[in-house]
Amino acid sequence: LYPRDSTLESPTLQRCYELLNLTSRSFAAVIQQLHPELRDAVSLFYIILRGLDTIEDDMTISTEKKIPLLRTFDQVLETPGWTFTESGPNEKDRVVLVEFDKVIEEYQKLKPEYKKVISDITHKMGNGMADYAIDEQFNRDGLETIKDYDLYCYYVAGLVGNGLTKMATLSKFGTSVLEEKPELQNSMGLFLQKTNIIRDFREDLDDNRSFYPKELWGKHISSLKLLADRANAEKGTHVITEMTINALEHVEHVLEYLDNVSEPSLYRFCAIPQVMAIATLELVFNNKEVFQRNLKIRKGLAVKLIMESQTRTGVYNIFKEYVQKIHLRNTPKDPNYLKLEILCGRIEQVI
Ligand code: PS7
Ligand code: MN
Ligand code: MN
Ligand code: MN
Ligand code: MN
Ligand code: MN
Repeated sequence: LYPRDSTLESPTLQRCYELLNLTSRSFAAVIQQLHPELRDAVSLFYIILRGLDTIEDDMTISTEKKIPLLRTFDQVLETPGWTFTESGPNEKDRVVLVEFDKVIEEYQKLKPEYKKVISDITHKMGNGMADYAIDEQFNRDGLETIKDYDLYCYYVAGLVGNGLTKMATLSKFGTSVLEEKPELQNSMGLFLQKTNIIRDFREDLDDNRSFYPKELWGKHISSLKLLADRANAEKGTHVITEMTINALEHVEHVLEYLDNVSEPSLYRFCAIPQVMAIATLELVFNNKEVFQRNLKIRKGLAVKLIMESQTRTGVYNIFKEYVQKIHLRNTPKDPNYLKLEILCGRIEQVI
C-alpha cells in the first residue's frame, strides 16, 4: 500500500529495517507497508520490544542480572551508544541487542508523542516480565491460575495493543471507540500471545519454561513435562482444548476492534496477525504433534491469508472458516466438548 523508499532513509534507519526483517516473520511485511506517518515509529517499537524479549527469553542470563536489566530497559532508550553482547549464542534475535545503539539513535528522531508511548510501554512490559522472571516456580512448572496467565499475557502483549492504539489515535487513523475500550485493545494482544504460547509448548519446555496455567492443565495431568511423552497424547489434546477455549474467548473482541479501524494500511497491519493466529489455532487444536515439535502454517497458506485480509469481508470469512473447522473437529470424547460447542456456536453467530 505504502512501499518504503529507502533512498530517503539514513543508513542507520535502513539497518533498523534490516533488523526488523531478520527478527520477524509475520510482522515485518505489514509494518513496512504502513502509512509513512506510523511506519518508523511502529518499526522501532517492534525492534525495541524484540530486544527486551531477547533478554527475557535468555535462560543463560542469571536471574540476578536479568531482573535489573528488564526493569531499567526503558532507560536504555536514553543512553546513546548502549549495546548488549552477552546474550547466549543460541538467542535467535541477539543481533538486535548487539546493534542496539542504532535503534536508540533512530528512536531519538521520532516525534516526542510516539517516543512517550514506546518508553511507557517498554517500562511497563519490562517490569511485568521481571515480576514473572523472579519466580523460579513459574519458570519450572508454569503459571498457577488463569488470572496469572492473563496478567502475564497483558504484560507481554496486551500492553502492545494499548501502545499501538495510542499511536493510532495520535495519528488520527483510529476511531475514538478504540481508545474508550481497553478490553478490546487487550484482546488484540492476548489472542496473538495465547496462540503463540499454545503452539510453543515444546520449545518453551525444552528451555525449562512453561506458560500453560495449572488451573487448565491440572485437571488432566499431574505434571506438564509428562505431556512430552507420546503415551499421554490424548490427555494432551484435552489440555489443548482447555487452552483453545480460553484463547477463542477473545475472538469477538478482536472482530469488534477491527471494525473500528478505518485507515486501510492500519487495518491490514492489525488484521493480518489475527488471521494468522486463528489459522494457527486451528492447526494446533486436537493435534498431538504440539507436544513434539513447533507447528507452523504453510507458507502458501500464509500468502493466501494475507491476500484475503484486504477487506473486512475477507477477514470475517477467514475467521468463519477456521472457527467452523475447529467446531467440526470437536469430539464428544473431550471433557470440554459441550463448552467448546457452545462457544463456537456463539462466535459463528456474530460472524
Ligand atoms: C494491533 C492493536 C510493536 C508491532 C502486535 C516484539 C508477538 C515477543 O516470538 O513467547 O515465541 O519469542 O517470547 C494489537 C509488536 C501484540 C512484543 C508478543 C496487537 C511488538 C504482540 C514483545 C498487539 C511485538 C504480541 C513474547 C513481546 O512471547 O515470543 C493491535 C509491534 C500485538 C513484540 C507478541 C511477544 C511476546 C513478545 P516468541 P514469546
Ligand atoms: Mn520470545
Ligand atoms: Mn518472551
Ligand atoms: Mn523506568
Ligand atoms: Mn513463544
Ligand atoms: Mn483429560
